[in-house]
Amino acid sequence: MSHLELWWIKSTCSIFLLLSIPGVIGWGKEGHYATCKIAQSFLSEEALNAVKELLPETAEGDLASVCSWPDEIKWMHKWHWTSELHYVDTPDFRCNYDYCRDCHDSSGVKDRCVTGAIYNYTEQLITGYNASNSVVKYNLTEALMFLSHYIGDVHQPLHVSFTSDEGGNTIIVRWYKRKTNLHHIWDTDMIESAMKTFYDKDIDIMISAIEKNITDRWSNDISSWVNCTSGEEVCPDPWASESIKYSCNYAYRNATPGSTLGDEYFYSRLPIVEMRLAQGGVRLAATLNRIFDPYPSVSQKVAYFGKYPTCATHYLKLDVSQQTSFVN
Ligand SMILES: *[C@@H]1O[C@H](CO)[C@@H](O)[C@H](O)[C@H]1NC(C)=O
Ligand SMILES: *[C@@H]1O[C@H](CO)[C@@H](O)[C@H](O)[C@H]1NC(C)=O
Ligand SMILES: *[C@@H]1O[C@H](CO)[C@@H](O)[C@H](O)[C@H]1NC(C)=O
Ligand SMILES: *[C@@H]1O[C@H](CO)[C@@H](O)[C@H](O)[C@H]1NC(C)=O
Ligand SMILES: CC(=O)N[C@H]1CO[C@H](CO)[C@@H](O)[C@@H]1O
Repeated sequence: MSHLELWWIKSTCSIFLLLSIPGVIGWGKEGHYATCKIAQSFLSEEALNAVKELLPETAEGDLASVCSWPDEIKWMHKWHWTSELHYVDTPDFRCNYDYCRDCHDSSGVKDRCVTGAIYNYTEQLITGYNASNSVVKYNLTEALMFLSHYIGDVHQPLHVSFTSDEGGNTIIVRWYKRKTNLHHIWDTDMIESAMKTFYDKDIDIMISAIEKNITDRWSNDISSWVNCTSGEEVCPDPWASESIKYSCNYAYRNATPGSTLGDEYFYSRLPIVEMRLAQGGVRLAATLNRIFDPYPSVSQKVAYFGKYPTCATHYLKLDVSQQTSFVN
């Protein structure tokens, strides 16, 4: 190996170390890995084939291995605009979410938030997959990785929460003895504590336990988890509304700045974390199954898309009408 290669490996490793410093990231690495692992186990044959075709080669057919990619790139100049697509801020203490009111970035650009991004990348996959190259405007490998990541994020309650505390990022608390912030507790600390306490520090054992509950305990709930009211491929708005409710009823509750959160908080909130990982996984699978299902046809799928929040449809409609080959 040449010096140059060694240098490259070293600097790449240190970049990755830097990138793994906790900050304003979605579910941590483990949470995203879990969501995507669960999703992959519920994919239809059609969807699994499509996903494998779209994944980068380095993923070796494993969606979970690239599920944190949007967190790794968002610091880069080229991708910096995507860093606001991981969450949606709602007005303080209102405990509700409204796409038209809330989905914009910090400079007010509409549709730039986690739910807007879920619509965007779903639409790209529906219209682009199987289309001829001249019609495909976007990189569908990236669309798949973004969609998989953001469906995870919208299920992390504090990714749909108050504006002034930045989703709990500015609420400094202790997690047992260690100083951290509330957002980080929900992204990472609770999952890590659960792994240590119950799952032999092994995320795969935790995932199996969640999957077992999906097939046993929650089996009667699955149909209500995955349905979208009008048969749309994806419905991130009700998912975001659930998250802000969990933020108010569980995440913020008793977590005042300066407090120490320990057993009582952990044992009462962990079931929410586990259920949100399960729902994120099952809904990601359902979404991909619908996107890659050859029936209904692409034009019928695109027609469903027109039913999305009226304020959101302006760019979706524009996008679709430009792709004349899909409008009949
Ligand atoms: C949709 O995704 C494309 C490709 O990443 C991006 O260029 C575009 O700005 C996105 N639109 C919104 C509203 O996020
Ligand atoms: C699509 O995106 C992936 C990930 O960024 C990249 O590795 C690949 O080269 C891109 N493909 C094209 C055709 O640009
Ligand atoms: C699975 O469900 C049981 C209750 O039936 C619960 O005690 C356990 O914590 C759940 N585990 C996970 C990983 O969801
Ligand atoms: C895409 O094309 C393949 C090969 O023709 C076909 O098997 C598959 O069903 C198509 N998928 C969609 C979503 O149309
Ligand atoms: C997201 C969504 O529309 N969920 C609905 C699925 O179906 C159940 C039962 O019919 C409804 O209660 C949910 O609102």
